[in-house]
Amino acid sequence: MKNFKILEIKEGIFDNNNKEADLLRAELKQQNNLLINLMSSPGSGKTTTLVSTINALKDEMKIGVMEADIDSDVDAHTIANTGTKVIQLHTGGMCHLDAEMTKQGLEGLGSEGLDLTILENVGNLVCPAEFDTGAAKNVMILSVPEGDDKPLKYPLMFSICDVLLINKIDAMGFFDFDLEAATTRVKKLNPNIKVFPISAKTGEGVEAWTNWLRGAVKDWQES
Ligand SMILES: Nc1nc2c(ncn2[C@@H]2O[C@H](COP(=O)(O)OP(=O)(O)O)[C@@H](O)[C@H]2O)c(=O)[nH]1
Ligand SMILES: [Mg+2]
Repeated sequence: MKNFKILEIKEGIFDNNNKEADLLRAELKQQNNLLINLMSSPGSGKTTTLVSTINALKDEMKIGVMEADIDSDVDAHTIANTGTKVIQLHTGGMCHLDAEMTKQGLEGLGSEGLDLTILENVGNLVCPAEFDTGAAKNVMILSVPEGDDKPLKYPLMFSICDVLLINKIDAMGFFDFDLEAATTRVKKLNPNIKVFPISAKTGEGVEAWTNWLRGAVKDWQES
């Protein structure tokens, strides 16, 4: 039996998504709920990173997850197995979420009382970068097998993120990924971005990332 809902979300009818996103952010601030928009290409490790993040933080804060996908509910099953509140959102073919779709997701999830909500956005390095979801922070994952040249190819995505997780560092020996070159390229586009090399699979580096996230929740709730 499924212990999560599946919700078909509809694209916003508003012509000013940025305004809707600002309104949603203000509402979430009132509720002390930090919303993270997690983006990456398919397969770079969003769901695996979510599981290790949840396991590190679930005993100290209330966490909710929104899994967005064009179709399927495999990711929501994985998250539900951690015991975390989760909803699967279907985007009706859309390759991104706007603020209105995110709001529908939060209502479907029942986000009252949560300290941290993470949206796993649709796997794609292009469209999600163009739409403000209303999240307080944008986080992206670049995985080692994708190559260190991706900041050159998808500059907008790297420019709008507060955090870059470089995942699958356990596989570094099999690829010619240059961590220093990737970091230099990203910092040139976005000098303030925080970069955390991690392996969601072995747990290496995950503590530095979850420490950052714990601090972000505290800042959001206390400022
Ligand atoms: N070697 C290795 N594999 C990983 C790591 N993180 C995720 N994977 C694998 O990469 C594949 C895609 O991961 P998933 O979390 O589903 O990616 P998503 O599509 O971005 O949500 C799965 O086979 C994971 O087991 C990692 O840190 N190291
Ligand atoms: Mg996933």
